[in-house]
Amino acid sequence: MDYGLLYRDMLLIRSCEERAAALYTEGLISGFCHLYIGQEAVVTGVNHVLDKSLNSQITGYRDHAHMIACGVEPKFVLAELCGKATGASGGKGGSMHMYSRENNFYGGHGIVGSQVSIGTGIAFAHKYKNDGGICAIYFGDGAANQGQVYESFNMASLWKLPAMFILEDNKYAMGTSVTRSASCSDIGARCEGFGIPQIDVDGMDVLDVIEKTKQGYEYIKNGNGPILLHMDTYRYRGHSMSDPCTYRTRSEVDDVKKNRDPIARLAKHLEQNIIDDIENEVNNIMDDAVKFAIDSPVPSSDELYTNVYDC
Ligand SMILES: Cc1ncc(C[n+]2csc(CCOP(=O)(O)OP(=O)(O)O)c2C)c(N)n1
Ligand SMILES: [Mg+2]
Repeated sequence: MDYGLLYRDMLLIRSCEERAAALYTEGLISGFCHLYIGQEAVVTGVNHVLDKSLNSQITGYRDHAHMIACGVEPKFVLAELCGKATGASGGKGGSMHMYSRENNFYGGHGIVGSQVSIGTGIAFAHKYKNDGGICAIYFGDGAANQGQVYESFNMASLWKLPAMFILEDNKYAMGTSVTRSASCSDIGARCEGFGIPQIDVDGMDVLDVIEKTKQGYEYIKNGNGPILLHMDTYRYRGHSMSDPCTYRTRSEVDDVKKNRDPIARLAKHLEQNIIDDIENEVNNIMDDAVKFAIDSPVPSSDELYTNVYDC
């Protein structure tokens, strides 16, 4: 296992999110901006296992990390956030609508839960085309209360679709905690009513994510149909940039940062000189990315009429 590479990948995601927060504060990013800080082990671990040329992925609006994890350079993420023509979606998608067709990443969706249905459709396409791929479908604990998620579970299980449902249970949906919104404490267990097994994962430990993702992948590849990976994870920042986080205590957040932080936990496996080298490399990448985003032009006015439906 290349711990250095895993450390680098998680640090790159966190640094990009921290730079995004700074650009937002400077007024260079506007609109919605949902940061992934704290959850880095999930997407890093999953992408360490799945071959992007074969398999596809889809998520909701908290998608910057998924872009980077699937292979997109952070500069295209930051440029998109700044609304620049060089951004991943030409500066017209913003935080919630980033895609990378070449890496089989299908976005970036603002309608909570919709990615589960779309992802199930992509899993159907993999099976229909018999191309050997699976679809990794990320969704949150809040999305888990949407009806279309269960319609998707039913079809995916009935048709034995190659779908890896990845529940990123970060305990909150905007300001509502799971304990206030879910009728049963184990929200992942709902999949079992559809004949879909659940695997519990420490989503703050990239090594556990890798091990459990491999198990889930094997299960799907053996033709058993879908599986659900229940990631126990946590977001450090507010839901979006405008969230003052009054619904949880500072000590709750500090406790997770101190005892479960995915980057600090992996650092224990690395020599300090390796960590220093990686930090320098990531800092340089992010300095260049910020410069690229700031210096890039905004889209031309002609772009108002491209990539839109003409009804
Ligand atoms: C259908 C729909 N209902 C409500 C919203 C408003 N909304 C945006 S994010 C969100 C919370 C979702 O939480 P969760 O699924 O846990 O994801 P997280 O933000 O924790 O990553 C809600 C209710 C929406 N975008 N779409
Ligand atoms: Mg949540």
